[in-house]
Amino acid sequence: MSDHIGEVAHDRLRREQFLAGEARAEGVDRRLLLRMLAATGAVGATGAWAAAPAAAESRSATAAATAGTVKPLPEEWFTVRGTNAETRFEALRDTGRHTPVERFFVRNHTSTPVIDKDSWSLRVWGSGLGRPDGTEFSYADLRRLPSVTVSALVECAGNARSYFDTQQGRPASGTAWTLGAVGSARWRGVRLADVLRLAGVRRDAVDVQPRGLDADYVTDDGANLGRVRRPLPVEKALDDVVLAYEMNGGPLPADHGHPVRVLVPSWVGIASVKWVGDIEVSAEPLYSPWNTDFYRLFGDAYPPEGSAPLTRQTVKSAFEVAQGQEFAAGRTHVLTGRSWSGRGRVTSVEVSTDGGASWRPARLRDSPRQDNWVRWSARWRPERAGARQLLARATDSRGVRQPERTVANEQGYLFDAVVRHPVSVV
Ligand SMILES: Nc1nc2c(c(=O)[nH]1)N[C@H]1C(S)=C(S)[C@@H](COP(=O)(O)O)O[C@H]1N2
Ligand SMILES: [Mo]
Repeated sequence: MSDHIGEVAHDRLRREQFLAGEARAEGVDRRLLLRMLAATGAVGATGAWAAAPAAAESRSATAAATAGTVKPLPEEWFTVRGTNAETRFEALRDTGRHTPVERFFVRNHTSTPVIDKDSWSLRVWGSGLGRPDGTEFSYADLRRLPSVTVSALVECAGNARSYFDTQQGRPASGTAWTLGAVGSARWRGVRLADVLRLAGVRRDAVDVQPRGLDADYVTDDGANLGRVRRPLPVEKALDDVVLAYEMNGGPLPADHGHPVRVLVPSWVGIASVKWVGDIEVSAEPLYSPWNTDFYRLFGDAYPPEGSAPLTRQTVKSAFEVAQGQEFAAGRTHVLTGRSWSGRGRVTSVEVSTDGGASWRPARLRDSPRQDNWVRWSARWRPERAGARQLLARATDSRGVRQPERTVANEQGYLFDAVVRHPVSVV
């Protein structure tokens, strides 16, 4: 929550600095930026445009003809959605708290680049450094720095987006994920704070923008938005962000950002930039399409310029059960699942097997932890054959319980309502 308030204030500062000609916005939709600027209350915002580079950078796209991952995507573990692969929750039934890398979901704007760690380097540069020319870190340089290990989820902001359509009747644009655009891993790497300090981050730095080495992202309308990049407020970058080179005890796999990715625990997945090649540390606020056009909430319930850029994920629950799975009547079954929240620990989970008429507590099988999910189970003995809906709802340590509906937003981010999971009793 405090993160969110921080981003609201930071966003206002960014806009004011933009108006004063002190910010840069590359590849950002002009109309949207004008709306955002108008929301500061300033008149004549167009004047600021003269100072801003208007067009997206247009590096030549090097995307492969067919989008793809390096790892295989067997049907029993994944649902392929365009350039992305969603984990099937039933494939996590026999796994521990951490998701095996082979079964971890993949969200690629283009396709996985294959990068050699020994010729890779990370350039940290920008006006927010004592040495604006910047500093290069090789892979070996990073491995020599003190390491940290964190256990955390990566979850796409659009996870569960399809339920805006199927449960709430308001389709949203974007990949129609069910609940499987989330995974848990043990990440090892160096603190971004340590790297920024070595690079000489100054007190007047405001934004830190990691950028991926994957190909330029070209929208369906043909607009080239450049390489995936999204600024983080410097306060966040100096807090709990990790430059990760290991996942679950092995080298970071190609599809998850080899050799090094950013890991921002509990924040929207887009913050965790994969295949990071450079990090701009800026004394001026930065805008990219990923903190303006995307990853804000737009719609009836939100201001015309959208909400502040998204930060933490919401609370969700999922059964480790296939869609339409059959259960024998007159037998006792153990239903299992997982619940998580980006804003606190999950403290309790309730389950309903009668479509939401009655609820009973599930048994938590993990001790609740920040930045991770809890596994849970509940017994169920259905008596009569027929269609049923299984529901699970979690409450987190801030006292937030999953609602029945999520307020709609155009891009379908941050769904948090209780999901109705169809099964049949036979
Ligand atoms: N360079 C780069 N980083 C990226 C992306 C990308 O396409 N390119 N996708 C982002 C999004 S939207 C998500 S949800 C996470 C997904 O991480 P994963 O593929 O390791 O599961 O990576 C983020 N980092
Ligand atoms: Mo995402």
